[in-house]
Amino acid sequence: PEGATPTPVATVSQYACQRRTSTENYNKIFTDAFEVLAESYELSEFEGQCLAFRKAASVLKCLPGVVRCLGDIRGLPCLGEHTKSIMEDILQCGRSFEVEKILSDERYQTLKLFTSVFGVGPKTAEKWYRAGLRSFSDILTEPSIHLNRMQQTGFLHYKDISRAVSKAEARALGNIIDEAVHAITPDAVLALTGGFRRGKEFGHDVDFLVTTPELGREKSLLPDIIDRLKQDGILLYCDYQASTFDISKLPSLRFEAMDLFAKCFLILRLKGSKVEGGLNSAAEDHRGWRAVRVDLVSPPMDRYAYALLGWTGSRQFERDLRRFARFERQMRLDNHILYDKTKNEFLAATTEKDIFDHLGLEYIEPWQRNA
Ligand code: DCP
Ligand code: MG
Repeated sequence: PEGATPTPVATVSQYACQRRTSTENYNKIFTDAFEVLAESYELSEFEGQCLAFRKAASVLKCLPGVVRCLGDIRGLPCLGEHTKSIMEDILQCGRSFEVEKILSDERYQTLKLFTSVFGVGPKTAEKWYRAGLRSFSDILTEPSIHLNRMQQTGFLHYKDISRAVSKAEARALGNIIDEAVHAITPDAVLALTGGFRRGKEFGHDVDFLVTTPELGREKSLLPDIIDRLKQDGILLYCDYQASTFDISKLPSLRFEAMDLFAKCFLILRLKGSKVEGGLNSAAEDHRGWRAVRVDLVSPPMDRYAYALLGWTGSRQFERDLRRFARFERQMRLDNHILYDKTKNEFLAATTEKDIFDHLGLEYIEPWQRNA
């Protein structure tokens, strides 16, 4: 027979929820480049191109080894001409000129800098950029600029908050929250979510879900936790949003960017001494404490599985779960519900596995959701 038989490639799904993606990324050199392009498109509000690069990065993250030539990615979904040309540059020269051009672009650099402040989104960053501001001192010395409380806190704790949170620090915070929650309600349910539930070593914050077995009892939970953290002298910032979730108003199947559960975005003062194994040395300084971002979300118990699945991430995994539900199953999934549009009914779930089952998906463990 002439020619070589093409190596059979196990098919990789276009949906992240049908792939297993650990925290091990063998193709960081490509995915970092794609992330720069995605961010740049995001800042210019080219949503399509932004998502295309995020999808491409996500596909590369599930590969079991390094891509050494374009042949290695033959047959993979979500990799178009543009992504391939970037990869070709990196394979040939070790870098991409298009990415380097973005990285040295003043607008990109400035918007990245400004949005790295807690409380500063792309719109505010753009406004400041257009006003000719280029640095933090430009902002802080410009008399016409009024910073809201969130942004003031963001600048105040900038160094701490922009430094990654370690697993040991996440564990220490987990203990603090656990103690506060159980002092208030002994039978409360507390779960770590976000990147640390997926097994990541570092994160930008620590995310928790907290609720009570008894429906309705969770309503006073977050305010009580907040009071306690305040009394303990470790609450540096708190933005509490009461629940606007109303099950009797379902089905309201319009798109929600965020969920409607009670939640609070906190900055806590974490002391760095009593942690098992000690904190990493970079996290310790002369003060003996650091500021850390913590998110608490409090769904009613009957919404627990949907909220846990929604807050565990990754963002790409969540996007693709919803996309899969919609386009492959005619269902609607969000942090509150799973709704079958063909049968016109809500599908009940008490565990994440129930939701995967309803969707006809193989169960993917949290640490395999790093898409
Ligand atoms: N989430 C989401 N869409 C958003 C915000 C959050 O789907 N707009 C979900 C998925 C995230 C999870 O909530 O994984 C937690 O949000 P984080 O921003 O804290 O993301 P991670 O915890 O995954 O990453 P990091 O390590 O940066 O905290
Ligand atoms: Mg997080």
